[in-house]
Amino acid sequence: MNKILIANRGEIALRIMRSAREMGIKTVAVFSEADRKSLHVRYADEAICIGEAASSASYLVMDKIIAAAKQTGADAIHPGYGFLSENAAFARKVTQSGITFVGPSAESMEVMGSKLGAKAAAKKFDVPMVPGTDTAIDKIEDAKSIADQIGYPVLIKASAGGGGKGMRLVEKSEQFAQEAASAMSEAKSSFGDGSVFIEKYIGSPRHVEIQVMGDTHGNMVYLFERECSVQRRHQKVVEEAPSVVLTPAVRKNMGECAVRVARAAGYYNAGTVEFLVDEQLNFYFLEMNTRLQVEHPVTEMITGIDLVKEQIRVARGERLSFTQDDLAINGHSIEVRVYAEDPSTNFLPDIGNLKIYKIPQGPGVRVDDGFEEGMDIPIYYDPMIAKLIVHGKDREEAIERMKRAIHEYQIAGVATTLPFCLFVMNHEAFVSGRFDTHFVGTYFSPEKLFADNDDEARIAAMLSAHLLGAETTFNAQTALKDSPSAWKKNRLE
Ligand code: MV4
Repeated sequence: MNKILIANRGEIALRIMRSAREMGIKTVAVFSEADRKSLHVRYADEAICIGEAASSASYLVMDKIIAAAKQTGADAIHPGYGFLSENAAFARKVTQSGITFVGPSAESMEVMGSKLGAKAAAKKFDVPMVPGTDTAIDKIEDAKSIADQIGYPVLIKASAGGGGKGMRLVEKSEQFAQEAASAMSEAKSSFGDGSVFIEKYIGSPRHVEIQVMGDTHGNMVYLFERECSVQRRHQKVVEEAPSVVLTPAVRKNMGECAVRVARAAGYYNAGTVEFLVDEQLNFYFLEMNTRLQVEHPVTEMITGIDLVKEQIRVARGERLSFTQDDLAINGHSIEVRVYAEDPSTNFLPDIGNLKIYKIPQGPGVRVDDGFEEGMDIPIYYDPMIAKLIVHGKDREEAIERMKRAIHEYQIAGVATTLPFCLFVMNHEAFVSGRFDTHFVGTYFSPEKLFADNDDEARIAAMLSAHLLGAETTFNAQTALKDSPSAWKKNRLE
């Protein structure tokens, strides 16, 4: 492998290029008109424009990407996450064009792309599953009698869904038939596949996922878990490794289950097996993600493994560079996602110009981003500015380090989710580890961001607005948007 094309943009494109560069592999960026000045374009050895700003005209157009690879002589394509990363047709086209796809086989993606297909594959290998139907519901009356046996509440899920899309909670037997019918028609219209299945509803679950990695020689290992329970509308906000709740025995058991799920799909390369964990530490297989995930850095921090390098080695046909016994958890890592969204307006995107952008530094801090001061955040894509990742000797140090890093992070010009991330780091439920997927809904409201430091926020907002030559009228949004952090106020004093 001499030259790799990264079929993505932003922080993940840069992340992949960094590993390629360390391995002596040349890189090719592709970019849309909106990304002409992006860092990933400048970082790459070569860059090719593949179309208009809209993803549907650029980052999602398979033929343009493959043509760019041919034009530049790239012999491999890494898809990153999002866009075409879990598209089996793309993986197949790449391979059929004689180019190495850095990821699993198209067949594995197809199996795991269907939730029912994934469950069917996993079931044969002794992987615990939430009680429910393991085939698509076609007769509502039959499904209702199964739901009645399981006991309510139950969840109706779309097989082609994911990330919470197409889920229905049914509280009572009387509501089942109607909800099932509407879930099926919604699944049909949203995903083009009307199959749905039912599961017992787990009321207070944690979302724990296992990173797996396999090669094409039959080796498969797990790189422990990531706890991702702090989510907002199925969007992860905080991820950490390891999970505070897992015991070594449960960790090993889950890890080995994840490896069996992956083997069931003939899997190779990096993948993630998602589980729900209940209050008694029972765990249940949910689905498998067949890509490198946004939150992969926390796994890298605790294992010392460069997952992208390993993906490239596996794609070159090499054996994994480590065995299960080589792997151990070192310390604790937390990641927060920094979005250009305003926590005081229910997280409306607040795209615009990064008037001030200074990243935190110092021991145990890693920032994966794709922006520089003065850049505009384009409206066309996901509004994530950066991932802020810390590593500490234990969870307590990691939390203190994250608070310190958030304090150092200076962003002005757009509102960000940093104040919200700080709220999480300071929250008793997060600090104690007693939280589940309901954390945000249960504890967060925008007023919480101002509860303790209203005066400080007001002063900081007015001073920074003054610095930026903006209007000095105070409102909550200005406070979040134009006050990078309290340090600036202190400096002025
Ligand atoms: C569940 C569940 C409770 N019980 N399944 C949401 C996304 C999809 N991957 C699965 N999801 C859930 N499935 C049963 N049987 C609760 C959720 C869920 C959830 C899961 C992980 C992280 C955040 C969540 C937020 C709401 C619901």
